[in-house]
Amino acid sequence: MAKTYLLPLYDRRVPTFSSRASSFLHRRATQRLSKRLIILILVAFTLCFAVFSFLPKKVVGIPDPYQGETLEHDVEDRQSQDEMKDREPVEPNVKDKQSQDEMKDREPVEPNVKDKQSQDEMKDREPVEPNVKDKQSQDEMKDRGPVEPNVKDKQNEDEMKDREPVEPNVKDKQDMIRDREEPEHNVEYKQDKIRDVEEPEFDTEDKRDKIREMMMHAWHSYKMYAWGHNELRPLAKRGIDDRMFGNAKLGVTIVDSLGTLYIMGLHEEFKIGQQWIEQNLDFDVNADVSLFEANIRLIGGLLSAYYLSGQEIFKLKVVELADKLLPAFNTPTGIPHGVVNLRSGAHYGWSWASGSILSEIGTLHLEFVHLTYITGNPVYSQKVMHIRKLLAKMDHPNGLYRNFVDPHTGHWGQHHTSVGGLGDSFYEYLLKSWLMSNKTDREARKMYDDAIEAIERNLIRKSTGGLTFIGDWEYGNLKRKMGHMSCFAGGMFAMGAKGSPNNKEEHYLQLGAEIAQTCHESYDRTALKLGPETFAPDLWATRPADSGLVRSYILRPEVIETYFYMWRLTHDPKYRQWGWEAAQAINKYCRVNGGFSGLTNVYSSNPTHDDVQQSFFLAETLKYLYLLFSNDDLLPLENWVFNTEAHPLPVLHNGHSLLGSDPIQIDAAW
Ligand code: DMJ
Repeated sequence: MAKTYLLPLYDRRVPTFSSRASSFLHRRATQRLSKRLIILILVAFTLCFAVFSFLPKKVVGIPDPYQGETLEHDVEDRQSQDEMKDREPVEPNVKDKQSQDEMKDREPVEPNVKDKQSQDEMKDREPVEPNVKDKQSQDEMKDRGPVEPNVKDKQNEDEMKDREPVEPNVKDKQDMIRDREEPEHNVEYKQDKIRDVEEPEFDTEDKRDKIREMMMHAWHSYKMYAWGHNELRPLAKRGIDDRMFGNAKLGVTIVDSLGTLYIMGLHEEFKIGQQWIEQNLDFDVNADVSLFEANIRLIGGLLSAYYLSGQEIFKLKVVELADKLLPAFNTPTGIPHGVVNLRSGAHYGWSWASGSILSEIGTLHLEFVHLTYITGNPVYSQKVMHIRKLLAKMDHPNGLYRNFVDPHTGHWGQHHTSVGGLGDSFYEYLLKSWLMSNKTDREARKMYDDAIEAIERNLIRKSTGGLTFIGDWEYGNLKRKMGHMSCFAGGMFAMGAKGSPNNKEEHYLQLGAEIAQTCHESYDRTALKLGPETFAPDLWATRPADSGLVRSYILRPEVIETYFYMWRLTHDPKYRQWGWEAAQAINKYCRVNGGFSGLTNVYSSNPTHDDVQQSFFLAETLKYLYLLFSNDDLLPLENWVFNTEAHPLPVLHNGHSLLGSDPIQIDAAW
């Protein structure tokens, strides 16, 4: 016998009135009755509606997506209303590349700076020696002062030239992965309900092969349709050179891809990229570029290619570009402007921003320290150390750094703090500066610890369903929604766990796992199994695709990046499983004949494409996926630090980097 179910009201079938089915009198009586009934219903409905409208939302039980504990005004939009108002039409496209149109006509992106080492520390330091094998004993290490970026590169030029390319050492022995049950939707998350389910073998070699094949599809498509341009439009099958790089043709995808090609063992392709750089990459162009984007993608990409392959051309090119970026620092405070002209050195800030952007001025440190390291020229590290000093000395109301700093006065701009766009990689680089200095840069560590403690206190909350998320702080109010870009913080918290003060190692590892969980949910709750640009966990049971949220997925890496770090730090197989789910979804929905494209709405089962293959897809998303399925000794975290564009840079082991007489041996992946 069929079971009867009580349907919820909105699903009930109301029988329709049929005049033919009854006598006239009966019909009249029924009609009279019906009229009264209808009037009664209308009156009752109006009364209910009036009462409902006058009650505060909380009483009615409607979660307010974006507003926080103290919020008084309605927010709506993803980026604060104020921010939006303040913007002038020109958007340098900083960190947040949100709307599709914005994305297509991108303007410069975001910087972030950092540096922090004090002059005294610098004085005490012994010169770091670049490129040498790290054979240094622990004691020696302890005795030394902080690592010194600006040391003479004593590396033997010939050694560098002769070096054979580092090969990604892949062999993975982690084969068994447990499958998980299908996550439940619209249900409060139950942590790790899945653990004991037995699963099929998880063949990591197959996974790597597939990711490498995806890389080849992206790279070949770019080669075929957009070679030399910055990025590819995979549907239009042509190149794009947008405003982030002053519309100049700088082969950004080539430079961004080098490290990924290298670690995947695609050395022929790497050489083709190298050849283009040798013969065509010209920085003497009249182009206004984003300091931040030029740094993370081009400086980071060239430095990393140099360290991985030892090819001198990358060193020549990176120094050429770095010198063209230096004029951006010529401001009254030394806090750089966001945009600089590569030929004239003219520089200015984003017209829409209330000052230089924290994530932009705070995301130069790793690269600039390495520039000093390979050239022996202290100027690069001095510039970033100076920024760090200024930021450290500023007032930090509630312990928070704000997203904007005026480069003329050195005062904070708008009272906004974010771990997503505009703030993110500033915090990331504090931690990574410490790691890259072989944990000797204690100033950076302290700034990181203090900032993270304040962020946890002010910006991190539980959703109504019990999921941990990071909101955006604006003038004392918290917007209860999270951006895809903030998802990188899961990996950051976990990476920073070791070395955190007050025995909080477990706590930060757990916090990282919780953010990873929330970000995984943001993927799992969509039709396409890819996460939106912004989401509000409070709304997941009712309005996950609310109109105040941005529904696109633009091939961003942050969630996969967090899976990668969580995997390396915990070896919990669920992170590989989640990474594989994301890889499959990307391959299924973002792959088109001419490459990979972002999606405009992850909640619609009919994917529509934004027609941009972002260079960070090749630099970051595919690299983190590949590393997720590789052994830990392919770019081990003790020896390498990834810049915010996932370009690996060696840890400076007090005078001895990884490079040296014995090149790093990475077995070819295949
Ligand atoms: C990348 O360019 C970098 O990861 C940056 O730090 C933030 N945004 C993009 C990817 O989403």
